[in-house]
Amino acid sequence: MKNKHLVSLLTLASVCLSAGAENDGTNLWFQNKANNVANVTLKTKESATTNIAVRELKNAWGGGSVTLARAPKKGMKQDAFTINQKGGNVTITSPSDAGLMYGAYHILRLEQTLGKDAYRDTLFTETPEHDLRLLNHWDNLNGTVERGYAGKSIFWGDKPQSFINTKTRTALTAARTAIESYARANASVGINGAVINNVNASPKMLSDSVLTMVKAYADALRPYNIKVYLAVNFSSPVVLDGLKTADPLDKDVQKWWTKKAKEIYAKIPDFGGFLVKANSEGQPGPMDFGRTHADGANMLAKALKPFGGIVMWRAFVYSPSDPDRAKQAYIEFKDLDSKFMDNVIIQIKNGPIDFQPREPYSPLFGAMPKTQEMAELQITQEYLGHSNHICFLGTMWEEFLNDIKKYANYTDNLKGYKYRAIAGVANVGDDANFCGNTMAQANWYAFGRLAWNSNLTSKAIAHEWVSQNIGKDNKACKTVEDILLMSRETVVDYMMPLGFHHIFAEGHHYGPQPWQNNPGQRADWQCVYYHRADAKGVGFDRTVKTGSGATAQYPAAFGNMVENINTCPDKYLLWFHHADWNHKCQTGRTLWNEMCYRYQNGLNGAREMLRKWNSTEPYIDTRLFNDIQEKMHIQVRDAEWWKDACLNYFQTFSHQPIPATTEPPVHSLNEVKRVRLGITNYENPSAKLLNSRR
Ligand code: BDP
Repeated sequence: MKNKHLVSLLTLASVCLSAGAENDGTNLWFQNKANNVANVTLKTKESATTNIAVRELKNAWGGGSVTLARAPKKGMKQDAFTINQKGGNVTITSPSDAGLMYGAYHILRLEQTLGKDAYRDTLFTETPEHDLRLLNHWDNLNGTVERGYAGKSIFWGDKPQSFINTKTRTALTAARTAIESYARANASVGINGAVINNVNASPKMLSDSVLTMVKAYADALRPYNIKVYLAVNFSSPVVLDGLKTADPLDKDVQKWWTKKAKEIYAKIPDFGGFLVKANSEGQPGPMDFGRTHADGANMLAKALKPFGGIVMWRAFVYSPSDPDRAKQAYIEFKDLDSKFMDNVIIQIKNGPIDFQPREPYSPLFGAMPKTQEMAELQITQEYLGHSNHICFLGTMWEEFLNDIKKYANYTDNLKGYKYRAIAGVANVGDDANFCGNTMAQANWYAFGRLAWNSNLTSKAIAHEWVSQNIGKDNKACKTVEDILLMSRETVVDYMMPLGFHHIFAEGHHYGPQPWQNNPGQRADWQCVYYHRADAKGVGFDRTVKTGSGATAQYPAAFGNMVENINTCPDKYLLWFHHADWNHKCQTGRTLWNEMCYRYQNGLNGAREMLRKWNSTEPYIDTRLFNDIQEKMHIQVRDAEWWKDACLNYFQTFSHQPIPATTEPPVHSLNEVKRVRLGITNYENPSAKLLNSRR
């Protein structure tokens, strides 16, 4: 049987294994244990990494004997592995210890997803599509996490002290245990790198004392084949060592970075490299000195190159080169194509604005054929209800990846790169369940799986995750899969259907605030800038014919489709068009009626998710059931709030009645304007709701 058959089987099989009795999420997707001890043979030199593979198999492998052997095959990638199963005996071969570990996790996943007899006599090779599969942690040195909704940082704040102090003790502190579990979770889905601090980086990250701590984390993560990277502040030489400038063409600045790179590699020989947010949202960068992004990135790349390090330079920039924010990153970067060194990768958010519930793909993908590009996805739900709303992102990323394959030549471009990379902004914190709720773990899981193989369907991934987490009742498993698969579209419908974007409450980005319009502030930080509602219609005209011309940044196949209001898919309608209130949507309804329909549909979807979840109660671990049920109640409440806020507000422009098929609002416009939805503090808006049940 070939691998592709296995993948399709994953979607069909509905074997669900038993979960623990008190699933509080601590065990992540490692809920199952074997009843018998597996017979594991290691035919290579023992290492910390092979020890992990052997230990995991002994703990959880349910059938037959397993042999692990190193086999250098020509052309086989380091992390790749071959599985050969004959008559119940499995042999895993790989050119590296890491590949053996990935192979071990892979057969465990297959067994737990398909059942141990479901794949006999197989021979297949698994090769990761991206070589660098990274998490980006937006963690600050003081222990807070920017846009984190799962508690405090697992790396910083008070963690370093207890982490280092326990090194020699047998009893592990929570800090060390958390890092171990975190590393194991990453390894099990193939994630092999972590940027362990915020892109809004403190220069102190590069101080000697912090680097000592970074080394401790690198040492702890190494057995799991995870490399550590740092986000760096472009002004570090000035702030840390009093240099007069951070100009990338200044010799002293260059020397400073070269010396710093040497220092880092002396401590951490396999250090991964730097991630940089420059000249964006107030962060310093090369443009402060009249230089380009390429000048800045190349200076750092040169310092790292002798050690094999890379620079991931973010394209999340929006200086006002054009009145349309959606066009700005493309304008700033496109002409720099071919100017970057070969160890620089441009890291681009999936959409042109900022991780909205739905965005078209960023036109920068595929627009720089002589430059290495990588996608940045957001796993943490900054714009998707934080850790209160259940929203499975596999479907969202599938849509995005399919589009860049179809329109931006993604698969072929990737083949030509020296570094094939992808990053996800992590949703991990020090909450017992790591992610603020157990269902949100599915997003961490999905990111890893897609980074390994972007051709996996969200359906297959949801099935895998559910099989490893939820109780043994098949119908309940199917129900939870359905919830996951409908969740993202549901959230889009109750928050921002039809191409609406950035009508979030300012600051925390949790609830709606489409009326937001603060005088004297940047236009593109106001919600009214994005929706442009007036008596005639609503939406941002980005057409070439009458609008900002953003459609011209796309290849013709996509650009022409969205330029024409009649061929533009409804899901992008208000992203690309200022459509009349009476514009006929593809469903046959007028725009206003379609809006009412969508918001109602979103609310109905949230209720349906809750109803489905309730039906699983007899089959699901009580703790898990209660935790998620509580979240879903909040989600339904919020969906209603979103619907009422948006329909009441936009009705003041459309002057049309809410159709009978839509429930009349229960909250008035005054009320939704007066009350900020469920939020008490900016850093961790869901804290109050979470704390209330602790
Ligand atoms: C936005 C976040 C902000 C981040 C920024 C970024 O609101 O907190 O710093 O993106 O990606 O989504 O740099």
